[in-house]
Amino acid sequence: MIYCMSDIHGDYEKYRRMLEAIPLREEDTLYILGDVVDRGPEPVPILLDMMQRPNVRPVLGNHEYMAVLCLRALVKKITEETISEFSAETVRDLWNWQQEGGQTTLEGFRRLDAARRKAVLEYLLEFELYEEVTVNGNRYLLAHAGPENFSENRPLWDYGLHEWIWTRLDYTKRYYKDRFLVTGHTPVACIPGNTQKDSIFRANGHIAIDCGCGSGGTLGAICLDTGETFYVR
Ligand SMILES: [Mn+2]
Repeated sequence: MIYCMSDIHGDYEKYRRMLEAIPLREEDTLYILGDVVDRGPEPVPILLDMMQRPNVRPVLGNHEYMAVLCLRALVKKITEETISEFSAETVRDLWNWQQEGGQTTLEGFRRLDAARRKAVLEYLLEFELYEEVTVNGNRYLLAHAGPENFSENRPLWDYGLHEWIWTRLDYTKRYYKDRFLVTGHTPVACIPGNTQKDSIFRANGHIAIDCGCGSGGTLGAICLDTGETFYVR
């Protein structure tokens, strides 16, 4: 079975309960479509758990991108004497990240020993920009937010990193004739015209799975084989 979830945002407790609800077997694959980190209290324990599971396939979110930028700079500087050596660009990245809820990720990271810090950073660098799967003859494109500057004939490899992780898709519009788009990033409550505020949104070739966990709301997941949905509220 193929499962998707997204935008866990540091809620380790909901993540753990979701893995009991599904439940994930060895032969299943769980795609996690980004924004594992930031905001909630325990993002790093989620990453450490994901790293132990070969059948969890992570896709990059904008929050992982911000975290990687900053954590790399911090790890590099940790042996040097003064923070004043940060470039203006790094200071701006750090400021932006902290505004977006990066504090809990930073704190969790600081509690790790050097070897685990290195392992977590390397793991974050492995996150894919998108994934394609075919289930029961249906094609699915999985991404955190994208694709931006969309054209149906544009090959997927042509989209750059920023075109996958920040986009606000138009959920009233069908993008591909021949595949479904599975995305997080935009909470379902923010989809115009959607009346289901904390359930997975399925319409117009979209499956939008961010049910609001990032603001203390529901964590949702979907099984692509059966269409069954799972919720931890
Ligand atoms: Mn996002």
